[in-house]
Amino acid sequence: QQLLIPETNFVQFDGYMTEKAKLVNTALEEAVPLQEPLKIHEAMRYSLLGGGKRVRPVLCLASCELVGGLESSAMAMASAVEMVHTMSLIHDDLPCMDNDDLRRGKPTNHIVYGEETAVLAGDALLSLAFEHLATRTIGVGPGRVVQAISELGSAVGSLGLVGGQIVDLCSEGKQDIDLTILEYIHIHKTAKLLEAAVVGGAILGGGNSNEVERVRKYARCIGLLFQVVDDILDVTKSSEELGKTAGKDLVSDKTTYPKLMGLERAKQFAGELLAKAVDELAYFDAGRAAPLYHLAHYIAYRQN
Ligand code: GRG
Repeated sequence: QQLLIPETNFVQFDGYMTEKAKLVNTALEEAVPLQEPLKIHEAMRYSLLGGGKRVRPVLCLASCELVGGLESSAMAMASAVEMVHTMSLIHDDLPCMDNDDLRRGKPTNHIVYGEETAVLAGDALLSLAFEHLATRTIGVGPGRVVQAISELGSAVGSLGLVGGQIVDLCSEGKQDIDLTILEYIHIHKTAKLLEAAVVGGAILGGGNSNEVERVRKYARCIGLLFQVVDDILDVTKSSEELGKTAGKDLVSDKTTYPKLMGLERAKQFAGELLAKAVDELAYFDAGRAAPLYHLAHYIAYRQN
């Protein structure tokens, strides 16, 4: 079956993204109210409500919609995924990890609240993510909620984000990072959480196992695509900033796809991943698949 995308375009999709991101922001605001102890809740809210594209939660809602589920069924999962994403950014920015002072154009959590509070804010968000998913999911049977919790847990742990981060840390400064290691890092640091978002949305939306496994394949492609595009943007943005021509600037310490395979081949690889992701959607009703179709393109063509 060919995927026939209905008369939607990027302008309409922009509206979709904005509307869903707004709903997610409201849900997050309610999930983490400002309460005592003030310091920890302020720190959690600072990073959770301080911007971000909200790609993961919107993917989760779109995937729920794809299988005919109600948006309310997946909102707790969408929020939980963004909480995990936020905590991973807070911890990633710490002096003992990437030691970054700026995130989303603002001072990082530990710069504002201190290192101890930033560690605790991350821990609290991680814990809250699972509590929230378990207790605030509406209208879904316990079996599916447990499945969604398990998806999120495996995306986060030593075979997920943490696994990707440790391999990344161990690779620092090494010159012999090959494509296999780079792909391991990207799949675990980035793609696993996107996969949990998409698969969780389909599970909570009532998808059958065939549907869930098809969206998993879609998610694996866009997860890797997300990071390949990040690597490409890294190169093209830094060459713009330095006034160099693209391709001459693959000299930074960081191992990236453009560095290992060249910029043109990296762009081609991104195109292949996008095509594969879209292919997986052909199985579904075209109207319901349209948001995920556009989300894949949004990830491929984003500029930040
Ligand atoms: C998860 C328990 C646990 C610990 C954290 C620090 C760490 C372990 C993992 C690092 C994960 C990490 C920072 C991956 C990078 C992911 C990534 C591509 C971030 C950028 O995502 P965007 O572009 O950011 O969606 P916005 O700002 O739009 O939300």
